[in-house]
Amino acid sequence: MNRRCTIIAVGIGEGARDPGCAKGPEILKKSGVFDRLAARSPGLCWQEVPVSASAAASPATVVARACDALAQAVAAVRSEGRFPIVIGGDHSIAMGTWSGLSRALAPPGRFDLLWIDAHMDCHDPSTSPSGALHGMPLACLLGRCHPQLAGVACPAPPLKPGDVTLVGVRSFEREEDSFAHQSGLRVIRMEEVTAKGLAAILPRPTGPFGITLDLDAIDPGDAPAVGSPVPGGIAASELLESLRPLLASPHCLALEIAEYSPPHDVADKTAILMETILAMAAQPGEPP
Ligand SMILES: [Mn+2]
Repeated sequence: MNRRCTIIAVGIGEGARDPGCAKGPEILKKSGVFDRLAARSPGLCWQEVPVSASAAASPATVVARACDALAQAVAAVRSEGRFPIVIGGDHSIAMGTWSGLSRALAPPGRFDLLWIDAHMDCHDPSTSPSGALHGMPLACLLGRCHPQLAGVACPAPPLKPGDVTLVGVRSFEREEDSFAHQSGLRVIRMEEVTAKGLAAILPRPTGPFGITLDLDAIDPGDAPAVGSPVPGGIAASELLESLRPLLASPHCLALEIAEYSPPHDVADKTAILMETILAMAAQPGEPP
C-alpha cells in the first residue's frame, strides 16, 4: 500500500543542550534517504518548517515560532488528506506536531498518542534542572505550559492524560514522576518492557492515534545518534517489530521522529533505522 505522506522537516536544536539535532533533517536528505523513499513511494513530499534562530532570540522564542509554524503545517497536510511524518530536530517539536493534529481533527479532536521515550518530557520551567525545552513538551501539551509556549498549545490543551501512553521510560526527575502519577498518565517503564516484551505491552489503539518516537528510547547501542543517551533501552529489532503493525493501521494519523543528532551516529546505524521506520510509514504493509 502506498500512503500519501508528507515529510515535514524541522531542523531545530534550540530545545536541547546538544545542538546536533538541528542538522538532522539536512543530513538525512543529503544522504539520499528521501530520494530512496520517494523512488518507492511516488508522491512522497518533503517540506521544511523554517527555524529562525538568532543570537537575539531566546530558545523559548525560537521553539515557540517553529512550533507555531509546524502546527499549521501539520494541520494543512492533514486537511489535504495526507499523512504527516514530522522529523526533528529536538523533541520540543512535539508541541507543534500534536497541537497541529488536534486542530486538524473535527471537534472534539481526540486521539491517542504513544510517546516512546527514555524520558518523561514532563518538566516545566520550575522543575527542570537544565531548563531545556525538549524536557517539557508533554507537560505543555497537557496544559502545564512554559509561559512563552502557551500560545502554541492553547487555548485548550490538545491532549488529556488518559490519551497518552509513555513507553520505555528510564530517566526522569521526581517532580515529573509526581506529575505523571497525579495526572493519571499511563507510564510503561523500561523494566516492564524488558520483563514482558514490547509487543505484549504496547497498546493497540482501536481509534485514531499518533506515534512520537524519541530516538533515545532505543538502546544507544542500536541508535547512538542522540543527544541524551540512556543505557538499557529498547532493542531496535523489537521496536521495529512492534511499530510495523501500528504504522500499517488505518487509525494511525501521524508519526514524529525526534532527537536524531547526526554527529553522534556510528556507521550510519541510526540513519538506517530512521529510513526503515520512514519506509514503514510511507509503504505500510510492504516487506522491508
Ligand atoms: Mn523526548
